[in-house]
Amino acid sequence: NNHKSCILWFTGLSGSGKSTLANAVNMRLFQRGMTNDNDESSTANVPLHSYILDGDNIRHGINQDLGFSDEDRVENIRRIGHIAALFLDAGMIVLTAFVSPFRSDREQVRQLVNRNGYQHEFIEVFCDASLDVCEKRDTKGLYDKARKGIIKDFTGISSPYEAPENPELIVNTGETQLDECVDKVVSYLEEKGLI
Ligand code: GGZ
Repeated sequence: NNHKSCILWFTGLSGSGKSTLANAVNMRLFQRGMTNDNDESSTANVPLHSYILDGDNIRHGINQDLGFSDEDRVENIRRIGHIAALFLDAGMIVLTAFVSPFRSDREQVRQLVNRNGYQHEFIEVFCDASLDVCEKRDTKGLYDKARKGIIKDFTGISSPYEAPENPELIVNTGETQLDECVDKVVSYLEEKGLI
């Protein structure tokens, strides 16, 4: 393996760009694996093994029984933490893209992946876009529905979001170009010797 297993935990409001950034980082890691250098003795040209967990493959599948009450969100993140831990044990780079609004839930996942004998790196990436920016984007029209009360318990409107206090990375996904955000994440992985 030419990388260490680690988890990139993207957190932020709906529409803050978590999935977009996770996908772009994933793509960059793949390309990096393919074009590392020309030294045949090195591990170049071995794609990095990474996998994204997001609403599409988790909330629509194993967690389809869960909604957006506080209780269900806690359970959503708990299960995702355990699934992510399995991928880590399998030696992969895991990228997760969930609102994960509660600090304590994110801390529990951090502790889970750092439990005895499993010292995997947990990298909390705060996708810091203001509510204002997210609401103006409103790509899925969810904020509009939340304001009208059609969707209840909506993060940032009628349900809390607890911003990370000490994240490994803060990415200003509200105002910074995607490429620059990707650079910041990938540089961090390089600096830590994870890739
Ligand atoms: C927040 C909601 C809600 C409510 C549906 N609150 O922008 P999206 O659409 O694609 O991402 C949001 C996603 C949030 O699911 P998560 O599993 O990431 O949430 S959590 O970590 O809090 O469990 C949004 C959509 O689902 N969505 N209703 N009420 N987001």
